[in-house]
Amino acid sequence: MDLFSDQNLNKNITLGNGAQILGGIAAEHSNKLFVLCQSIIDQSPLRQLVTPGGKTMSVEMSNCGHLGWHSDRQGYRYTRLDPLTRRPWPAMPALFKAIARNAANSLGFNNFTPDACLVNRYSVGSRLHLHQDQDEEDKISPIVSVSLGLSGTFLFGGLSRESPCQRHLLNHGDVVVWGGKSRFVYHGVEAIKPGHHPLTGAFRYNLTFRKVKA
Ligand code: MD3
Ligand code: FE
Repeated sequence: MDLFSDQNLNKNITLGNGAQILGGIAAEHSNKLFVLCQSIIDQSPLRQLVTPGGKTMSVEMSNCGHLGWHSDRQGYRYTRLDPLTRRPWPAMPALFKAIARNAANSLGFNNFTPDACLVNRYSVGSRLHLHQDQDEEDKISPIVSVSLGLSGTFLFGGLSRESPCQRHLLNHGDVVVWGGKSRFVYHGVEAIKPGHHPLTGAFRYNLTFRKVKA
C-alpha cells in the first residue's frame, strides 16, 4: 500500500491567532473515546436537528455534559434536558474533559472546564455550512474539537462571511483549539467523501467542547 501515507497526516499547524491543529494527539485514546461516544448515543440518540429556517441539518448530533446544543424552529440554544428523551444529557466522561483541558492548556488557555460537548456524526455527503459559533454566554473560553474516523475538509475563514477560507483536512485523532481572535471566525466542513475507517466505518465523528456558562 501507500508507504508514504503518513505524509498526509497533520503535525501541529497554526491556523491563526489562538488557533492550532494538534495533529493526531487523540489517536492513542481513540478506541476508548469511540466506546464512550457509543455509550453517549445509546443514552441520547443521534438526531438530525432542524434550523430556525426549517432546514434539516445533514449532520446527526447528540451531546454530553451539563448542557447540550439544540436547534428547532424556535432557534438555537443550550438545554439542560435532552428534548428527545426529556432526561439530562449523559455525563461528560473524565477522559473527554482531560483531553480538552490538556489541548487548551498547550495553547496557554489554562483550566479549560467545558460544560457542553456536542457529538457530531457525519455520514458520507454530510456537511456543515459556513457559520459562527455564538450561542455560548462565555465569550472568552476557547473551543476544542476532536476528530475521529473518516477525514473531513475543514474551512477556516475570517470574521466576515466573505473572508477567504483556509482549507485543512482534519484526520482521525486530530485535536483543534480555537481561542482568542479565532473564536468567532466563520468555519464549516465540506461534504465528507466516501471511505472506510477501521474504528468508525463510513462515518466521521467530531467532539466539540465548549464552556457555555460564563
Ligand atoms: C472554529 N463543528 O459543531 S470543528 C460545530 O468538524 C462545528 O464538526 C465542526 O463547527 C466539525 O459548531 C468544526 C469545531 C469548531 C467549533 C467552533 C469553532 C471549530 C471552530 C469556532 C471558531 C472556529
Ligand atoms: Fe461551529
